[in-house]
Amino acid sequence: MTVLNKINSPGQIKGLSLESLDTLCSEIRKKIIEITLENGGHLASSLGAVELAIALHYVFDSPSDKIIWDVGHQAYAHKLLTGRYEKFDTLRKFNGISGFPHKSESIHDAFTVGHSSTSVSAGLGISAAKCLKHDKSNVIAVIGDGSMTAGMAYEALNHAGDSKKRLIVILNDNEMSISPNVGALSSFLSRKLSGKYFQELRKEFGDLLKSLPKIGDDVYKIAKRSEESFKTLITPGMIFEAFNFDYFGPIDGHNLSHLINILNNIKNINEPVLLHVSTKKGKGYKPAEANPTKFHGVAPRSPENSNKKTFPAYTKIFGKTLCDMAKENDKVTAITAAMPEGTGLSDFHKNFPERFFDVGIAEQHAVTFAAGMSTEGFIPFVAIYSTFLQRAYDQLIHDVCLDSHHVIFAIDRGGLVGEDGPTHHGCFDLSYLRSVPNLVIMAPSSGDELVSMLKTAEKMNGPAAIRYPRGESASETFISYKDAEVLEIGKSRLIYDGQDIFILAAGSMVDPAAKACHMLRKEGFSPCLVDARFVKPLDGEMIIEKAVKIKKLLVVEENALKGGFSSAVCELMADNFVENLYIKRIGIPDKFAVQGSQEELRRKYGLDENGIYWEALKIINEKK
Ligand SMILES: Cc1ncc(C[n+]2csc(CCOP(=O)(O)OP(=O)(O)O)c2C)c(N)n1
Repeated sequence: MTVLNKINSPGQIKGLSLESLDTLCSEIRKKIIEITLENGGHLASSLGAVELAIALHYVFDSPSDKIIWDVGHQAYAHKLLTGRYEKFDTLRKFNGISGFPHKSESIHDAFTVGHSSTSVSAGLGISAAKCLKHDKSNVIAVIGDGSMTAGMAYEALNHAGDSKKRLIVILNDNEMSISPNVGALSSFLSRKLSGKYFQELRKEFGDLLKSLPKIGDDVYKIAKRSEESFKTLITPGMIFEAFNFDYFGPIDGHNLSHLINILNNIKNINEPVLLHVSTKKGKGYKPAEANPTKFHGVAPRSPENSNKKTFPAYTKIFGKTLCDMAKENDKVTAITAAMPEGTGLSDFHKNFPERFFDVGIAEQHAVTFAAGMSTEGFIPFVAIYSTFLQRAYDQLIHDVCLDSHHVIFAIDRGGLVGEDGPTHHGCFDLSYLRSVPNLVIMAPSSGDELVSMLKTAEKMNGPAAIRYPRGESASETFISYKDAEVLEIGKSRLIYDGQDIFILAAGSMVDPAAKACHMLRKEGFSPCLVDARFVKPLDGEMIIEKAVKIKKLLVVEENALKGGFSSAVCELMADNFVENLYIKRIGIPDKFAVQGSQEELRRKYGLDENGIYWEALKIINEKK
């Protein structure tokens, strides 16, 4: 490194020549590739935004000017330019720097992010506040074309265009979301007719239309019709101009001098501006350029000589089971909000293209769309990460559960997800779902259980949520859809009977709890272990019977302790006047869980077999 290792703050790049800036680009790319392939992370998106990050820091003055990165997965170059070069090898690691901008990490991270499509709203809020303070500094929101598919972005554009506040929105358009971008807007944006000839033609045509008399007039009608045929000549900017934004572009987002020039030109415009920038996802790393979806997010390098046996992931089991189910039942459909790979729906997409719906990054729409579809007798499976379902909470309550529609939520990444950290942990779903009437909530403890729960949800009537963790299931094989049993709603599963302690676990915590019981049994103790299976309705009969008999209860869940599964158990005990009972709960405390590998995090929160074992032993010994 000749340039990058000397940069401690973004101000230092301002004096660099264009040649040095080019060197800086290469060095940043090299560093991003090296560290991301090792630690895992968002490789392709960050590679695509290197020139953009340099140009922004070259032209603007962070931290007084605020740069807000949407999602934040493209901000590694920004991190390297803002004093995190030395720590960059700790990216996404336990106690390391975050994979996303985080306000507490740097004064240059203007807004904490991880979920998409928040940048324009946050930017406009900052801009409005600056206005109140008579502060003339700039606010820049950098948003991808994928993130531009979310309703929230349009709510913000709509407000921004109306408020006429100073705001620069940079649309980083690489024609990709995680998968190829979807939707009408995406095809509209790809009409990149930015040449001078077309710009002039468009203006002339617009002026002509304006000068014509309105409806009813033949000339106007003819012109209108020819407008239809001219549609291919309409530039992507028109949609943003309709929102009162001054539109510039599209320009080449890898041409640094061009980027710097245009940013210098627009920085003093006193109203909303949108700069459309074309970039290549994965730029500078051939494998990522060729397959940006695969390199959108890469896993950490596995330790050498690791011959650990791997079991099928829950995501894969879900995808396979849904395909098998769809073969038997032509009413089964699958819906994703821009996450077909992540949620395991790629095969479903291939095999049942007509029953597969990728709605873009639009979780709210996905849920209400599913509700609509269910009113016509279909059985939609909304495959969604726990953390992103948070966005569609009102739709889940108001549009699905109120009328008890048969919509099934296949909630992936429930619990601690690992290196993505606090913006992505699925620690709240059991709490936010439990209070919603009509909703049945299941948590599988193994691949077989997931298959049975999917089949149970298909066969029942009304809304159901099945929440499972990121990563591998607990066994090598899993049962086929055909052979899976349909579960009795609200019935738990007794794994060990015993009298020293009653351990009640849900979902991902059943396997480590069983291992802890195994350790206790080896030492001569007799633990009772129940797999709750249903977080709602709870199996009151079994749980109360065991609690009354054993009197020492340990409840384990990979969810926030506030309002989650163990809270439900406490409510059950209170509502049934169970007396002389000692209850201890293990779960995620009332703090946002940090980043690290799942293994490290489960250990930290006492959610692995050792944590459960020691807690159980303490209770057995203390409460003799
Ligand atoms: C609310 C929400 N839903 C889904 C995601 C998962 N996600 C992360 S990045 C991404 C694609 C974003 O596409 P784009 O904004 O075009 O950026 P690119 O990756 O192409 O650079 C998605 C779907 C998210 N972060 N937030």
